[in-house]
Amino acid sequence: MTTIFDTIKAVAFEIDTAIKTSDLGYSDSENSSGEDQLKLDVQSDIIIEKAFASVAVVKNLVSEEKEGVLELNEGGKYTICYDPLDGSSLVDVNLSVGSIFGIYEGELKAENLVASAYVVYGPRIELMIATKGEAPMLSRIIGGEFKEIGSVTMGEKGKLNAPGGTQQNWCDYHKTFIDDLFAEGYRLRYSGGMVPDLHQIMLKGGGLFSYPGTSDKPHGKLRQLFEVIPFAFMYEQAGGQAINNKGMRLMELVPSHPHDTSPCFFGSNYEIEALKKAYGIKN
Ligand code: AFP
Repeated sequence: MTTIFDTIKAVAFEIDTAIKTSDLGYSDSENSSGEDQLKLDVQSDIIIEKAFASVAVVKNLVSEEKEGVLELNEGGKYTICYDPLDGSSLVDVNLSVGSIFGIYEGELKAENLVASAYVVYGPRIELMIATKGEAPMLSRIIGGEFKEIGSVTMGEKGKLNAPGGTQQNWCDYHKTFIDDLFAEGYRLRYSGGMVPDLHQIMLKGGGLFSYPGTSDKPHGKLRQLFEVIPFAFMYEQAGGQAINNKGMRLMELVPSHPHDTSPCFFGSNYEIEALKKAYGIKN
């Protein structure tokens, strides 16, 4: 696993350089979810694919930017599902973005996730790595290389509320729930970038990030294998919770297609329990 994390550290530097120097225009292609691809999306995907091609323990890659599974090394052990540049539409307005990695062993389902990592490209490059049974570890660049800063745990109750999705397409009880959190004094913290938005809640003691099913996206927008499950793992390992709109742990998801999405709620215990009550979830 160490070679995988070292490779993620190496691609973090390359992608950060690409963000700062590359053309911000659109390519003439779409990704598997039918979204227009920025040249930077494609470039970041190529950087990651090339880097892992020489890592013997990596059997396959699944990218948000490509259809299907790419076999790299027949004798490999892990499949890495990744979003090379999540939130890339924010780069041209100079907001933070990120790369997300889910490391799976065997069938691609949540219970087979053995580790997850993400990189935040912001005023600093930051890396978070979570492995089974360990709280997520935050690393920052000091002296030109990643140095571990400390493990991250979330409080029982936070102060931040990151409500995703188009509000006019929320169901009534979700809107009431979100408004009630603001009435309790929660502060709005939502940039439209999943990685910095979830990173902020973890580092600032907790709160709630929600991307519900909506009338235009009943199954949510965020992809299970390379966005939802890696962060669900992080949040649970940090002492929080991660569930869908039925109260099911996101760590029990079994995608039927590599690009399946899911409604998702990540947060501290207080906020998730409040959401279960608002959604009439009994467990
Ligand atoms: P882009 O990659 O198209 O910028 O979308 C980013 C994202 O997938 C995720 O990072 C955000 O949490 C979410 O979309 C924001 O979606 P809304 O703009 O619908 O809230």
